[in-house]
Amino acid sequence: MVHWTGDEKKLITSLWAKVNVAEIGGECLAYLMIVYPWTQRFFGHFGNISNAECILANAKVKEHGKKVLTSFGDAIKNLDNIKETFAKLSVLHCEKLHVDPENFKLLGDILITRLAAHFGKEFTPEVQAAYRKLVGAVSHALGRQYH
Ligand code: HEG
Repeated sequence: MVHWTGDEKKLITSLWAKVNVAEIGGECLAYLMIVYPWTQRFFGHFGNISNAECILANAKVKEHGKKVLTSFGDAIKNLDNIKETFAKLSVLHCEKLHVDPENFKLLGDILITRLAAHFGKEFTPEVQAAYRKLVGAVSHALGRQYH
């Protein structure tokens, strides 16, 4: 189990309270698909994703990005219980969606870059360290049910 200091918990939750989940969620998924184009293969049924502009404007991408980041927020509500929180989603991503777990790490990296862009100086190295630890834990939890 990941251990969190009181400071880390405070840094994570106080930044998250200011995150616009719809906006940053949509951006994260769109950026993932643009920066790592092979991830587009999972979203072929989302309509027009033929170039960066279309991906950024795509309503389904925005909607799903919001869903993913809302779900990511469940990790923040359950920092001491991340594995169990994502147990079912791990099975879904493995058995039904066949998403390679490497992609969870890529999405985590993208989230860090978007938080840095939105929060600037407020995204201090200490906050970034806590968030890197968090995206690592979420990625590990989502990859746990793979076999
Ligand atoms: Mg996944 C569905 C969460 C990364 C591809 N993802 C979902 C759903 C949630 C979720 C909550 C809806 C589940 C349901 O309908 O019951 N995803 C989630 C998290 C993270 C993540 C928390 C990482 C932080 N997902 C992820 C990545 C990919 C991916 C990296 C692929 C590159 N997810 C994926 C696909 C679906 C979901 C293809 C089904 C989309 C659909 O057709 O509606």
